[in-house]
Amino acid sequence: MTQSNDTLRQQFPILNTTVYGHPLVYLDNAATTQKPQSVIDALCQYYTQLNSNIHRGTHYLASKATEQYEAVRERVRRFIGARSTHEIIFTRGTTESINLVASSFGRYRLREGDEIVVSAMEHHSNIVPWQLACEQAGATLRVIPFSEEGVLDLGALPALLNEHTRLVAVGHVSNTLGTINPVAEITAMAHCHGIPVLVDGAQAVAHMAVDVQEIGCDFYCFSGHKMYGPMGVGVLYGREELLEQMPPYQGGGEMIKDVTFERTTYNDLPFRFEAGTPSVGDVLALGAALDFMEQTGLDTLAQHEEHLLHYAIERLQHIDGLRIIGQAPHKTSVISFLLGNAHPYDVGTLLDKLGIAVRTGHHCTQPIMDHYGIPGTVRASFAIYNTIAEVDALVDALQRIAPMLA
Ligand code: C6P
Repeated sequence: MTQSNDTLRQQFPILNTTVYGHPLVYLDNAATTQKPQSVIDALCQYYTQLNSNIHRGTHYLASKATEQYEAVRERVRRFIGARSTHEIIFTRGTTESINLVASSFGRYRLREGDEIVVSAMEHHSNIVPWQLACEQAGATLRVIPFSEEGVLDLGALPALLNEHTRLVAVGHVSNTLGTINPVAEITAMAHCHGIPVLVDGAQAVAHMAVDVQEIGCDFYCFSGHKMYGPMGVGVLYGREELLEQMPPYQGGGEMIKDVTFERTTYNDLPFRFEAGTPSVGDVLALGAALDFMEQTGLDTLAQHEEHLLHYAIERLQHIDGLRIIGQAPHKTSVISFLLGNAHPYDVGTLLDKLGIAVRTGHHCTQPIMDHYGIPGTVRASFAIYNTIAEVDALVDALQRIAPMLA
């Protein structure tokens, strides 16, 4: 890291919290990352100095807010390597981005007898919207399986792609297993059959450099709150040619050109997909989060987390009865595990009493739990501000509570 870990941690006021008399050890970053002061300041600044509705007013505040909102769109375009700002749509988050495509692309392309391919390690947000779209059209969901290690079985993919397949929807990184999926390879395989690909990037963008043109995908979705930004804002990247052909997702303000009772004509991209007043302050704060990530350095982020991941795995392996779920060779800093026969919820509750925040349960990936025949896992996930000392605190706490749960 170019700056010391202490200096970096000082940018995150919440990390000074104490929990039941213990310093907070925040290891639930896959659920949401904490926010640096610069992001909190950006939100505060918007509401204290700039609050106004965008794209509508001629007054000073409205034009300043519009300018800054559109500047963040350009910032996001650069961040993920999109060709044009027409391809960057602000949403409420990954879930809404996927629902937008499932609903709009679904109405445009999906017919009875068609198929959508997802993987068995998807988050529910990349399963249920497709089930809804399939139900409406009379289409079927098909599933790419994964191995015991937690690696997608790409050998099974060719047999799932046929003349009925309308889209492949796959996660870049599994929020439960940490597996980094070969999304460029999957995209190339699907494109051989002329099938578009949606990538759920919710767990990827905060951990590695993402270039949508390098991946080649047609849609890429992510959430601001998992990348040091605020809740309530996310992004849908869509290839312009495809977005141009898709019908609007929601009707309302901003997405129209002309409305009469006989007929409505729709606005140009990207506004056609941004009906109603967007979360302007959150978009501006997302811009501050991108600044934070780029100033820290995406390589630095990735290297630091990889260091924590390897150290944690090495130490956790020595705890009696601890089983790591998801051992893919290429993974991000997400570790799911079980401690003996203890229920994950009990482990999480006892860790919490020691100040350690982890997530427990099925992590909105019930098909993964079914695959392993388990009710859930304990999940520790790291971010740039986590330290080796915090990994040690987790390991020490697990060693302390293991006999209580045996
Ligand atoms: N995963 C987790 O603790 P939203 O809620 O829209 O910001 O993100 C949904 C989502 C979609 N895809 C993946 C891969 C995700 O991990 C998530 C959110 C959180 O793992 C909450 S369940």
